[in-house]
Amino acid sequence: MNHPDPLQPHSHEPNPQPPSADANFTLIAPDGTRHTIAPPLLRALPRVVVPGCYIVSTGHGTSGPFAFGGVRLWDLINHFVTEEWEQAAVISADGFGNRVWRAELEDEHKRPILLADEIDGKPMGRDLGLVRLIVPGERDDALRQIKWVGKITLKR
Ligand SMILES: Nc1nc2c(c(=O)[nH]1)N[C@H]1C(S)=C(S)[C@@H](COP(=O)(O)O)O[C@H]1N2
Ligand SMILES: [Mo]
Repeated sequence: MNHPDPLQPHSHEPNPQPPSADANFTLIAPDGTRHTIAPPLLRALPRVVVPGCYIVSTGHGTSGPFAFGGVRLWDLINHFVTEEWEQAAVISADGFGNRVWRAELEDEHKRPILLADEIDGKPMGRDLGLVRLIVPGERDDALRQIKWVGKITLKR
């Protein structure tokens, strides 16, 4: 289902159904410049693996621990954007969204927020959320674990 404003609080809809087969997404810089990012590009950037991640859902219980592999959101943004920005709106192709703050990504003491394309050492399929935002340590019923990222919009 599509939410009118994906960044407003919304109900838990653990949509199991990929909205499309296309795993490309768009990064939009604060000046409006658009960068299309296809999964092979993620494999060419510096990689991380974050073990011990849980998808905590009130609806259907907790799954994990998983080791998610991919690219730090911080590294992806810095690869394309040099302008100042403060927040990143991460919106899925099915209209689910979450806001990530620059300060969260800068914090080196936290496990990194990443764009995952691997799960437990295997390529992540579209069925499992490719490309999926993973916020390690999030316990708010998986509201930040955005599957099928479609658009990341940076704002000052
Ligand atoms: N794109 C997208 N991501 C989403 C959702 C969704 O409906 N669409 N639901 C969220 C919620 S509320 C839950 S509980 C989890 C479910 O994740 P799972 O399918 O890995 O169990 O995905 C989160 N990410
Ligand atoms: Mo959820």
